[in-house]
Amino acid sequence: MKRSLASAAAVCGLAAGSLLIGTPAQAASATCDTFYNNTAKSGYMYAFNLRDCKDVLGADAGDEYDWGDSTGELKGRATNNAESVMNKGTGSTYHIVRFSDYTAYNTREGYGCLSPNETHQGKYAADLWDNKLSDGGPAANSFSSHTWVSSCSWWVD
Ligand SMILES: [Ca+2]
Ligand SMILES: [Ca+2]
Repeated sequence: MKRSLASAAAVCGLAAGSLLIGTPAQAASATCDTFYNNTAKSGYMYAFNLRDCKDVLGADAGDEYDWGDSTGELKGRATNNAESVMNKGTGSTYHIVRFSDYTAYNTREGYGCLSPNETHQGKYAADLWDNKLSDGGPAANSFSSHTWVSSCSWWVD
């Protein structure tokens, strides 16, 4: 009897493992979906202090040179604090938000982009702890500037 239970547990474990392997990188977030549909303004990007689009750090329809200074749409505590981000951009050309680890849209210190639609699993990144930046550094609690761009080669999701 004991052996049968152990076997059953092993089978269950295997099934769960297989399921995880088949799951897309971006887990859908009901909280982010609700925010996107009911709260987020068209044409804006959002940064959130916590995962699952909770605790807005700022929203911006334009670029933000420094998330840690005292001016602009993202400032103060916003820098090095975003754990989820959203792109509800509507621009036809500059529709991608590129987030940089460093200020001034600097890409040498690492960056990550978010598309405004499901291309590259975009719209939002519900958990930046799942992502790395272009230089291999962590994406969570790293961003300090952002700019709207027309193309990108490294994505967060
Ligand atoms: Ca600022
Ligand atoms: Ca945070």
